[in-house]
Amino acid sequence: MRLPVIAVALVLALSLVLPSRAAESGWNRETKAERNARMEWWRDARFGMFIHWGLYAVPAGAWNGKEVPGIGEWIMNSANIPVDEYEKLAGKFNPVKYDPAQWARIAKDAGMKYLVITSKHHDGFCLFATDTTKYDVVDATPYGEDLLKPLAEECRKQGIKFCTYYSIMDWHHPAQDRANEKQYNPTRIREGRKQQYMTYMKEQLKDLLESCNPEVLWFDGEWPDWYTEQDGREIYAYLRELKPEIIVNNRVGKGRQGMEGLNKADQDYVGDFGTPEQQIPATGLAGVDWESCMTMNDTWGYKGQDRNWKSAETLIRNLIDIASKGGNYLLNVGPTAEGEIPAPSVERLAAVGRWMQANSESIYGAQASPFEKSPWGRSTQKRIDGKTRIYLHVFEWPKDGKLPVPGLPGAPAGARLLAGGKALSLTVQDGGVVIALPSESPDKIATVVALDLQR
Ligand code: H79
Repeated sequence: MRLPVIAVALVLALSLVLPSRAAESGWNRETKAERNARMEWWRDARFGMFIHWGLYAVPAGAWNGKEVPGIGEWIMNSANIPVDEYEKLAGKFNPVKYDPAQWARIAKDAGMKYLVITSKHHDGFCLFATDTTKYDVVDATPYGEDLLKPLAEECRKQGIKFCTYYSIMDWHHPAQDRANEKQYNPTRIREGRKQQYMTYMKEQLKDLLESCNPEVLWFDGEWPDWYTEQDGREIYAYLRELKPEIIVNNRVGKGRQGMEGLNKADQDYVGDFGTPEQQIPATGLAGVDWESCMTMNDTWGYKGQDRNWKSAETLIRNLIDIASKGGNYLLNVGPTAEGEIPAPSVERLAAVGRWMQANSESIYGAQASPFEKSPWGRSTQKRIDGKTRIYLHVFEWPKDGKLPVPGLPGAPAGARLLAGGKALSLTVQDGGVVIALPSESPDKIATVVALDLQR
C-alpha cells in the first residue's frame, strides 16, 4: 500500500509545480490556473444561442420551385448551384426587419448567457464589413450595412457574450475548388494558393475581432484534407495573440471525431472545447470542456418547410441533461431573410426562459452530477459556502411520492423545492435518502429539488 500512496503524493506535488499538459505540448503556453480563469465565464454560462444566418435564408430550402432535401445552409452544395448563380442571392438579401436589440433580448429572456452567430458559413458570404472581399453584406446586398457589429453592441449592452462562427471550408473563394461529386463536398485548394487563403482567413478574423470583439471563435468546415492540425495551431496562436482571453473550439484543428465532436485521443489537439453536433454524450467527461450544438427543428439555416419543431419539454430536458454531464447547450435559431427569428423558435425559447426564471440556479455554474444514473431524471451540483448542494431534476414524478436518492456523497442536511422553497422531509436509507414529494408534480417538465449536504 505504501508505494501507491507515495506515487500519488508525488504526482500531486508535481502537478503543483508543473504547468498543465496543454502547456507542455506547445499549442497552449498558459498554466492550468490561467486556463481556468480564461474558461470561467464559459463554463458557468451553460446555455447559449447559435444563429445561422446568411444568403441561404433567401431560397429558404427550395430551388427552382422544388424543395431541396437536407439542411438549409447547405443548399448551394445540395442543389449544386454554380457560384455565379448563388451570388445573385445577395441582391435579394435585404433584412429590413432585423432588430439586433430584440434578438439579444430573446436570448437573454431564454436564460442564454452567450450567442454565437455565423460570420461566414461554407458558402463564403460574410455578414460583417471587410475589405478582403466584395462578397459581404455591405458591398453585395441592398441592405448595405454590417449585420454583426450592431448585434455585438446590443449583446454587450444586455450582458450577453457575443461570439462568432467562421467556416474554414469556403465554396466561394477562388483558392478553393468545389468537388461536387462528394456528399459533404470537401474542397481542394487550387495549385499553390493555400497561402493566399490562409492570409485571407487571418485578415478576415482580424477585421472581425476589430469590429465585433467576439469572446469565442467557433470554427467549422475544418475537414477538407488540405487543412491540417498545423494550420489550426497557426490560426489558434494568431487569435490568442490578437486577443489573449479568446476561447476557440476544437474545430480550429483536426481533433474532433465526427459528429461526436470530442477529440481523438492519439495526440493533444489544438482547441479549447469539444463540439458534439446534434447529440449529447452518454456520460459526463471529467476535466473535458464541451458544448453540444443542436437545432430546434431539422435545419440550422432557415427553411420555410421545416416545421419539425422539438417541444419545449425536449429543449428544457436537453439543457438539464447536458448540464448534468458538465457541458454547455448551444441551441440554434435560423432567422429569415427579412431578419426575423421564426415564431415557433421564439415561443419555445420563451418557455425555456420561464423554466429558467424559476430554476436557473441549478444550471448556471453547476457541475456534473455526482450520480451515475437516476431513473427519475438528472442532477447537477454546486459548492455553496463550503458545502455541497445537489439539484435533483425530476422528469418522472414517482407515483408513491417517494424520491429515492441512493449513493449520496455525504450526510444530508435538508431538502426543498427550488421553485417556491417548500421544505421536504427526508428519510436516511442505506447510504442515501428518500425524499417525500408532494403528490402532484409542480412542474411537469422538470421539478428541481435542492438537496443540501452537511459538508
Ligand atoms: O453549421 C452547421 C452545419 O452546416 C455544419 N455544422 C453545423 C454547426 C454541418 N453540419 N453537418 N455538416 C456540416 C455535414 C458534415 C458532415 C461531415 Fe464529417 C463532414 C461528414 C463527413 C465530413 C464531420 C466531419 C463528420 C466527420 C467529419
